[in-house]
Amino acid sequence: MKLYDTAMAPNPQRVRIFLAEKGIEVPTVQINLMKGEHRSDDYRKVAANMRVPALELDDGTIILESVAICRYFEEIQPEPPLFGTGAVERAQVEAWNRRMELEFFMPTAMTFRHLHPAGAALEGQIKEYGESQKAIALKRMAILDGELADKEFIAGDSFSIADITAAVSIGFGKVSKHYIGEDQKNLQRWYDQVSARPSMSA
Ligand SMILES: N[C@@H](CCC(=O)N[C@@H](CS)C(=O)NCC(=O)O)C(=O)O
Repeated sequence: MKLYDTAMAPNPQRVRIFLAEKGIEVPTVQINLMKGEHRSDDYRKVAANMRVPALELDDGTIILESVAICRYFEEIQPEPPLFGTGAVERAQVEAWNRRMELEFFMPTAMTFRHLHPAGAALEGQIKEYGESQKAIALKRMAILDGELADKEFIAGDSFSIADITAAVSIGFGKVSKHYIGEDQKNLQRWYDQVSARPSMSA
């Protein structure tokens, strides 16, 4: 088994954190996005989407998409559960992770891709679009601050993949200058707690 990974990229980081939480070690192959290695003929044979991460199983099966890769590991090693337990909690984790991806992770990534000089290696940059995405991400952080007033983690009482997606968005947002506001005490409390987990340095 091997994980096609890029050390600096947020989607592979989600998978690395997930694996660290599970205590699973997988050999990695580093793909340099800045040099365009993900567009090479060799990598396209692995990942038709030309994105990282990609997981290659020992029988040659390829699994694309960060959350699908995480789900695979959840299935083969259920403990600790990171997609929730029981019907209701699993549904809540699914909903929150999806919301964090679409409402927070994506605008954060788009801010980087359209405004940061390094994003030019990946995107035909449109400054106005980047600015609009940055405003959306910042607004989402303000909303999240309110949502975290009466719960410990993003999806409720337990740490889950939704926390990983949101925490990586905040961490990556620092590159795009998405700082937690001084008045966002709930968000800061949650981020301090979650980012202190050993897995977060993965
Ligand atoms: N939906 C995919 C997104 C993967 C993705 O966009 N990865 C970025 C790095 S974080 C990438 O490979 N970018 C290369 C590019 O945009 O050309 C997933 O969750 O795995």
